[in-house]
Amino acid sequence: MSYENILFSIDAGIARLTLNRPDRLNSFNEAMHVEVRDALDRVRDEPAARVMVLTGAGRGFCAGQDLSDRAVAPGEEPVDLGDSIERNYKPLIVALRSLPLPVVCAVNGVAAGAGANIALACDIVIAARSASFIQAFAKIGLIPDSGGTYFLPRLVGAARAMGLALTGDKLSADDAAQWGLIWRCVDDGQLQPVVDKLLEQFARAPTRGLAAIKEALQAAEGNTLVEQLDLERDLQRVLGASDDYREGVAAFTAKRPPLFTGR
Ligand code: T3D
Repeated sequence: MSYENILFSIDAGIARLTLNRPDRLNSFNEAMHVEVRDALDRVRDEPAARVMVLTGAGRGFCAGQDLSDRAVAPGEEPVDLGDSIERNYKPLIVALRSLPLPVVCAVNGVAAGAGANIALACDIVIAARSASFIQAFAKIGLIPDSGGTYFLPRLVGAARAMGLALTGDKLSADDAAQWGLIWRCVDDGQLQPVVDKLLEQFARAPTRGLAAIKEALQAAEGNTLVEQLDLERDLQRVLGASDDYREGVAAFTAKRPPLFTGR
């Protein structure tokens, strides 16, 4: 499939997906959903991919749903937003969460509506200091979707989740980092180098182990302690038979840097 709304490449173990509708702050239309889905399928199915980065072109990260795609003037037939979520946003969030590699989100500018929650669905979120997070839904009579009602209370607690969701107020990248909504906030000029360094690190990391860490931490959201201990046992058993575990221990013992293959 050729892409018109995203930029996509896989090179040296790094998959790069850039939302590319800058004049609409990279908001999602139907075509962009189809392209992003296709790209995420390719990342999932490409064994050479060891890490993925999601970012936006231009001054914004993503402003959620393209509202100019919604014919909802008084008198018009209503749009079935449930259908939109089922076909587009839900599969997108599930795909991001279940990719068997780390997904880094480089938030280069405003992340609003579903755009904010797509960022939160990624494993590590690094934002430029000028970026911001806006649960814009309340301002148009909707609820936070794309996992917003799931991620927000877990990341920042009930009180802050409720405040962000009910007001739709802008949260600066600095505050987002201080509140624990995201991993880091960096100066604008540092976003690219900091993200690139992390991508290099993950592209050489024991990928199966990182995928299992992601699986275990996600499962912990709903597991009892005993269920989680069982999962840790099962994942550790599988990883103990991996090439990268053997390489990690061999390299440690030989006091040399490890050469992980992702297998
Ligand atoms: O519908 C469904 O399928 C259900 C699922 C819904 C998921 C959702 O995401 S609902 C929430 C949708 N998003 C929003 O409500 C955010 C709307 N945008 C804004 O509030 C503001 O644009 C921002 C706060 C994000 C940024 O403000 P600012 O002042 O930096 O930029 P701007 O001037 O508002 O926007 C720049 C351009 O992008 C502008 O176009 P123009 O005037 O230059 O031709 C603006 O219209 C356009 N734009 C921004 N966001 C959207 C958009 N165009 C279409 N859809 C957008 N969401």
